[in-house]
This record gives sequence, structure tokens and C-alpha cells, in this order.
Amino acid sequence: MTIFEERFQLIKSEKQRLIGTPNEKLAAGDGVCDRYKFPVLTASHVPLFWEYDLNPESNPFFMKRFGINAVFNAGAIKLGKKYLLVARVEGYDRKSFFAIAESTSGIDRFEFRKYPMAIPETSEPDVNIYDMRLTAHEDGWIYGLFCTERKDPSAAAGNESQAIAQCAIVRTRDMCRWERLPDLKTRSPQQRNVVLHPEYINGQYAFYTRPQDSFIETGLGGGIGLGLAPYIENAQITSEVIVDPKKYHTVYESKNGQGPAPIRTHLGWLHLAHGVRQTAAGLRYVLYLFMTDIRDPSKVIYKPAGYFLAPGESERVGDVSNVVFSNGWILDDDGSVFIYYGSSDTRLHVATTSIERLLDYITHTAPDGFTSASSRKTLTGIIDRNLSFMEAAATMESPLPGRIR
Ligand code: M1P
Repeated sequence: MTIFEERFQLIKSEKQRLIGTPNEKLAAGDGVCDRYKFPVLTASHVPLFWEYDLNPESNPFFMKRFGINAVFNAGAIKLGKKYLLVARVEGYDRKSFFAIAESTSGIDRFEFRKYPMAIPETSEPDVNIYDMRLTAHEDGWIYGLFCTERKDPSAAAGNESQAIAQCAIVRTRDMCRWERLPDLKTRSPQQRNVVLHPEYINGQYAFYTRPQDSFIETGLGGGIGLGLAPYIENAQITSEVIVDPKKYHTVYESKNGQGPAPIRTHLGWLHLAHGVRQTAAGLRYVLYLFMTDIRDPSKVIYKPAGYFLAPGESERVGDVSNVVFSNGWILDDDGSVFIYYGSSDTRLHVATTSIERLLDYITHTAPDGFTSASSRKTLTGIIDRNLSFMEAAATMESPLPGRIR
């Protein structure tokens, strides 16, 4: 057997095993959502014919010709019976691009389409693109908003890191052909984590924004904003209100950002977001939930304290460690919710739950009181109620309290 044949067989069968392995729900989570044993997408999920030259004559060592470094942070949508992920795929060369992977279960067996997505460019070419949020808008289009990154022309000589992030917009009707629209214009020098609201507000397109003063730091602009634009074809926001600000000594102290487009529920708009705090070991990214008023999405009506999902076990380590980040979720017809989240800028996972569970969580978890004393008071209240309940249950004959006893 030649080196080519040996390596080809080995790598092909390993890939088939990886993609064909059914996922397994992990037991005993926190009751809010279920996590899974395996990531749904990794760098190893990309087709063999992306990374390797399959011709033994031109590639006798069966060597990678285009390495994929990571697959993470995916936008998500269900079309017909298929769960579609628009994944951020990053090559060894650090550039990200988008590729669609499809599955019929939503939790495993995701397979990439033959080619990555061809995203048309504006007159100012993108250097790097990432983190697409998909919104099926009531105007009939599916929009993809993503970050376009270009070198800052005002960077001092020798500074090869200073960049400008802005919100780019594409739209499609079939998840195959994409039309590029001009980038969103706002008053902020930088924008990342911009998401289109699925419905018009006051007859206008509504965008969740994240104004920021510099590429990494949000500075004075910090928080999830909301701004309206009369047109999408040349979208311009002239004023933003901060819906959910960053705040001292919370899990979103350094910065935060809207996750996917919010979900309409009978109680209000359900939002998933990421929060970032500073630690001695660097930044820590977690996910949290909040709800806004159905008629006025600038008004937060519920916001449980702390995080809803944090990096766990092997998720904690990767190219940018201690990060979970979500820009895609899917509400199924039966009320199930699939939350896709990247871990440590390396791989993509799923967590499943239901709208019923999320609404229970959001309405029954105490808000942050912003001090240790208020957290202790919340916990004491839970303990008091449970001890009284257990005491009462001990004197009752009902089988349920009996089991608690
Ligand atoms: O590296 C962690 C995340 O950093 C950025 O998010 P934010 O703008 O909130 O800091 C994004 O680049 C995201 O893709 C990445 O996962």
C-alpha cells in the first residue's frame, strides 16, 4: 500500500465515523437545557475534498493543501425538514468564511454542502468575515448579518493589528443565492454582533447593535443597542438606544452582544446574548437570557441573574479559551429549541430545551441584585420556602411530598 492509500483510507474512515456517530444527551444538567456529549461540528467535519488533493500523482503523501483550523459560531435556520447551520469556518491562514452544514436531526450527522458559501463583496472588499446571524424577516427575505473586518487605515505605521469591524448584510430566499447589500451605517466607529429583528418596528427595519469605541473594547458605547432604519437596501441608523447595558460586577461587565434574532413568545421577545467579564486568566464569555416587551423591544421585562450557559469541561479550552458564544438557535414547530454555541472559538455544540422550559427559567429566576447581600437574600428566600414546604410535606399523605421526605 502506498503512503497515499494508507493515509487516505485512515482519514476517510475516521471522518465517516465522526460524522456518522449519533450524539448523546448528557444526563443531569441544570434542568434549563440539555447538553450533548459530542460537538456537532469541528474542523474534522469538513469534506476530505476540501483539505486534500485527492490525486495520488500530485499528492503522493496525501498531504493537506488547505488546512481548516476551526469550525464554530454558526447562524441557524430550519428549512423544510432540515436544520441548516451557517458555520464560521477558519483556515490555517486565519481567514474565516461561511459554509452551510445540514442535518435532519439537528443534534448530529451534520454534513457540509460541497462548496463554502460565495459571499458577494461591496466596493470595499472584506478582509475577514464571521459570525452570521440569520433572520427570516416578515418582508419575506432571509437576511444574514455578519461582521466584516478590514484593516484600520488610520493605524500607525507598524501596527498590523488595528482593525475596523462593521456589520455586513446579505439576503437570500433559498439559502443558495445571496445578494450583498451595502454595510450598515451607524454613528459608532465600530460595530460587531449586529442582528436584524424579525419584524418591522414602526414600519422600519430594527437592528440590535453593539456600538464600540475600538476593535476589542466597547468603551462608552457598551451594551446591546436597538436602532431603526427606514430601508434595508441602504440601511442607516441615526440613533441607537441601549437596551441591555454592560454593568459592574456582572457576567457582562466588560461587554455583551445579542446572540441570534430574538424569538417571539406569548410573554415577550426572548433574547439570547453573550456576556463577557474580566478574570485574572483573561476574558470569560458566557451566555445569558433576557426578555423584552413584545410591543417595545427596547424595554427589558425579565432578566435572570448570571449566566444561562457557561463553558464546561473540554469546552473551556481552545484557540480563545473560556468562551461560549451563540449566534444561532432554532425554534421547532413542537416548541423544541436547538441552541447552537461555539466553544473557545474552536468547535460548535448544540444544547436542546423547549420554549416552555425557557419561559419557566426566565420568569422564575431572580434578577441580579448587584451585591453579595442581595444574592444571599435570594438564596435565603429559596431555602426558607423549601424548608417550609418540606415541613408541610412531611405531615401530608400525598405521594409526591412523601418522596421529598
Ligand atoms: O473570541 C471570542 C469572541 O469574540 C468576539 O465577540 P465580541 O465582539 O463580543 O468580543 C467575536 O469575534 C466572536 O466571534 C468570538 O467568538
